[in-house]
Amino acid sequence: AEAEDGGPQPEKHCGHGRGGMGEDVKRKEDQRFITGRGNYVDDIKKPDMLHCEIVRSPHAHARIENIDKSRALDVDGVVAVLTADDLREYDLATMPTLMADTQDVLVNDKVKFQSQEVAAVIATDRYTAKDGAQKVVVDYDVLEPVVDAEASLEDDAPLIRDDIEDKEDNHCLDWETGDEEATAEAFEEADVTVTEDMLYQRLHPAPIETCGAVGDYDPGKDKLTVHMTSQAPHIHRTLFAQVSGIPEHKIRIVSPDVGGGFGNKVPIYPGYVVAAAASYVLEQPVKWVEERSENIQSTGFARDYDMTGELAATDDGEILAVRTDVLADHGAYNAVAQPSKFPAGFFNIFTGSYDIDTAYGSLTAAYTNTAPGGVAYRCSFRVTEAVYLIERMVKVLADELGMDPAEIRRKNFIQPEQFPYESSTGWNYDSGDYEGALDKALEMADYDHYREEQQRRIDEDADKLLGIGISSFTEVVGAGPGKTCDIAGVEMFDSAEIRVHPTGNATVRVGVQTQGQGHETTFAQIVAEELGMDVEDITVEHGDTDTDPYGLGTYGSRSTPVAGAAAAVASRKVREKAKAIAANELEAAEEDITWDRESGEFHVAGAPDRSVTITEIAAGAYMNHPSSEEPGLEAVNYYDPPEMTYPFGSYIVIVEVDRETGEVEFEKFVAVDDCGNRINPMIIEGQIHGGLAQGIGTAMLEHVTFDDNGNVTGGDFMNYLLPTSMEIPNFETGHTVTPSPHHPIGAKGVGESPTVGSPPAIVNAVVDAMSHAGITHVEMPMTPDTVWAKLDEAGLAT
Ligand code: MCN
Ligand code: CUM
Repeated sequence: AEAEDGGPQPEKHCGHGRGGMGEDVKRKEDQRFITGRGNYVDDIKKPDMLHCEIVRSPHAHARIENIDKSRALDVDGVVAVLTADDLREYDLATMPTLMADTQDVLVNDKVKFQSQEVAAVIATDRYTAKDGAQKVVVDYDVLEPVVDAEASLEDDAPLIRDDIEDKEDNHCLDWETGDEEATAEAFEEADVTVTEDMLYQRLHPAPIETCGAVGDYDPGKDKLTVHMTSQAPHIHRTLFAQVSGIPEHKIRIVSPDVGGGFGNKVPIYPGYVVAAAASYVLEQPVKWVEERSENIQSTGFARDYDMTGELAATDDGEILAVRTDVLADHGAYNAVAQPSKFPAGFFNIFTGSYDIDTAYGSLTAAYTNTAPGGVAYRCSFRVTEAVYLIERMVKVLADELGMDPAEIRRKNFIQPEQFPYESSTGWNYDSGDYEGALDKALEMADYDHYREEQQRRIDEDADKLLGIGISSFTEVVGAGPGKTCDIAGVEMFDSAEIRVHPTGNATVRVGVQTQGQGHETTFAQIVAEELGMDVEDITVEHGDTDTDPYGLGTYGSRSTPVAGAAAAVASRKVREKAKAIAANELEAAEEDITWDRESGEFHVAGAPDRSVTITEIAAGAYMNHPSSEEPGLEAVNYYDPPEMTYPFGSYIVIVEVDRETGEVEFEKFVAVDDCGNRINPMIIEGQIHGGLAQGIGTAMLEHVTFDDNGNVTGGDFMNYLLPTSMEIPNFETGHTVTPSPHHPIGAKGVGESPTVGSPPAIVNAVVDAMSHAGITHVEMPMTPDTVWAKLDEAGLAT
């Protein structure tokens, strides 16, 4: 049953054929993407547009002694060469990071990571800018770098942040959560304890489109427009205003089509600031677009958490406590992108899907001579790291106790009747049915059969071992509420505005920004469902601060939980007004008008034949509006969520490990997800497939590495390996539906679930192939040589 005006709907509400909730509507945006009509930042061309190329440091740690621009300025077509000294005149030499650190826009004094921005060359075309950049002569006094977090915290490590007053070491921050004493007690009293060290290596989001911007200052209107690759245009505008001193209403940020974000486009980068500043000073449009290696080497990385996990349990597998200690590498600046009150992101959800009484986590973060970053790449604010920790540790414990990893999970799951559930680290889980998802996954994977097959291969000393890995993860997505979550002080709400036009179609504008997630389709579906309109009659717009309502942007899988809720609430506001208009049209009393979700029509109670459609009502709103109402038919909602949403899932990965080569092949890959009520199952499946591919990249291939001189050795696609169709198996996806009790349409986010949930399932599978021989962990990325070394250690290599 469903309240007439909202409340979660059961899954059987299936779009009613108009493209509402639950229908596999084909993505509206694909028409332009697959016909080459997308409009990305690099497609933007303006008359008299100049091009910017950034001069980057070849050294990771060096003092700048002199910059000679003269030879660059001699290049025909070079218009200007900018350094920190030039930006200082406009107070733009530094910029705040999202964690209120101060980052150089162009290096002021000392380079702190390889490929840091040193100077900018502006020229009439890109090639000339590049020629000019090669002629900027920079004298460096090279200093000793430190690229390892542990080494950077040693007493004799070179000091990186001498720009911070009284700073004497490379310590960045400390953080803790939970009850240290109670956890220590639980560990003392437990029958069994296990511990494991694991590195969640440095990764890079690597969207197909790199970052870029076109600054376009119009001196006539005194208005600065910046077209940029932004996952959060509104908050970027606010920060631009605060930093530049240009009034916010004189700034327009446009984020056009974005070719993938994955978290990479949340922070503000020096290139954006330089393009905007150069355009302001030169009064001509200026374009800056990164190359691939610039993107990998200088923009926000992900993870780099060196973790120790510990579990305390009873002999029969009841988990009593979890403890973790983390060494985090934050790079040269504290520029992680996350709500400001969460220095370790949402890592404190490391109790996962389990009812664990006590937990304690501590973390130290260090500065190193590496690019800043830390939260990005489908991470849900470090839930990736938290899920990896707990799901790996549960496997370690199961092996220690000789228990089946499915059984030990079942024994410790938070039960459906325990929701809303408050975890020992203070998180309020809205709903869940973890056992339901696991059971479904076990069945889809034919679990018992593969367990037998695994044993058979061990008994027969087969060349290829079989490993079965499970991950039963819980996510937390959809920040706010605004009182606990903010970006740079702005509360994390979101928004939607609906305008129904006289001829019966509508324009919907939202405060979030799609980067490939299909928002132009799914937001239209929400409105179609709630207003009884056809999805084809609805256009969704976003990414323009001049026209869209203020919102905090797309990351942390928050679009559906927050802006999706706003779209539903705004629709219901329109529906309320529509009732008054319907009453007028049908010459009935307003309280006698009911709305029928199935037909999408408004009718007089008890007289279904006396009805009007939303199209007729739209006409009435403009051509025959009742005297009790204003003309027009529109509504706006700013939605501050009462709580986050907790999607979850169970993934089962079955691998074959070759004892001779260490190669890992996927035999079966099952993913059961639960994101509450589903708007568009086909889009969800696309999200899951993409995210699982990235999880495979994480587990098997990806790693940003450095040599001792601070050179990025994993800074291009020759060395930073992405999975291709050759490495990706056939995914078998399934779902369960546990609606969010507080979300207006019962939906939870899903965009990051597969990347959060899959790496531990994959590692657990590879470990599982060798656990009978005592192997408890294999570090990511699990390249053949890493795996072979473990086989060798266990005496399994042939
Ligand atoms: N959806 C749905 N029903 C639900 C939940 C979601 O139909 N119950 C749909 C949504 O309507 C939306 C899509 O699934 O079209 C993802 O929704 P949501 O989980 O709300 O996530 P966001 O839209 O906020 O996307 C952000 C998330 C993040 S944080 C990263 S990182 C990531 C991801 O999405 N980056 C992506 N998926 C990506 N997919 C593409 N193609 N490109 C990226 O850059
Ligand atoms: Cu953590 S990457 Mo997404 O939130 O844009």
